[in-house]
Amino acid sequence: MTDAHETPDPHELAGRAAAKLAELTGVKSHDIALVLGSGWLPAVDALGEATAEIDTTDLPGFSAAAVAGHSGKIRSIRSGDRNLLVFLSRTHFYEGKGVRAVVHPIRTAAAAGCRAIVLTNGCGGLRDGWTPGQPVLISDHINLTAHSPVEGANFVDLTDLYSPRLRGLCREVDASLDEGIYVQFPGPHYETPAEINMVRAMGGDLVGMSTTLEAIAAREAGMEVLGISLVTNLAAGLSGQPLNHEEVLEAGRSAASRMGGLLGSIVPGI
Ligand code: 8IG
Repeated sequence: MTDAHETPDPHELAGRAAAKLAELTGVKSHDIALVLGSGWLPAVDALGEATAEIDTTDLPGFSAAAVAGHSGKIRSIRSGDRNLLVFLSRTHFYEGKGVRAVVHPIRTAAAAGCRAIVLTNGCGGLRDGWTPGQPVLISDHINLTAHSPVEGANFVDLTDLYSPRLRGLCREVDASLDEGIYVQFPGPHYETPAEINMVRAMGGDLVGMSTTLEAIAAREAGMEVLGISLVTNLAAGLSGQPLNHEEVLEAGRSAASRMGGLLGSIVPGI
């Protein structure tokens, strides 16, 4: 930066965050990033021992976490011969901090050396037969935020955004995994039943408030992307019950060992 009063370039800011991350964790370069969504925290212990844990706010460009069940921490985990960079929380679009803040962890991970990223989330499920606690691979997405993390005339290709290779790897580990199309709403309110009917009509299977902007930023940065949703509730109007955040946390607890096992098994192949 030449002028201290200028808004920092987001890629330059991510570079500074990555340098600080290397300093604080003592790990020069990371290989694979993981972003944990609602309900995924209990699964992370299966990945291996943390070699370092830092507060996101110790790094340039990060702000404090805002959601119960999310913690504003970053863990460095040694898993086999890989260094994993695990974000235990994310910044959501609905926090109103802007898209740059939403994708700053992704750009930091890329600047820290990560060539692949696993984006997880908790979401509502639309398909008959899906039940809370079920992981589903994201095959594609529909971004209803009307925003992009890409700045300037950079026409990033999103064909096969969610890596067929990594999805295949997951299905080798667990052949029963379904795939679905993830639809990101801005939130923070859940959908109306009428909006869920719209999602069905447009071909969506999963509804949530995260992931698509991060996946686009990851692709822009040249990373291979794997997206896994944990269906924590049936989408609005499908269960006859109102939606609440406690069922999200409970779905995570009940599915933790399956998801932890899945994450642990795929890391060597990524
Ligand atoms: I967890 O049903 C979770 N997050 N938009 N809709 C949306 N986001 C969610 C939902 C849901 N469940």
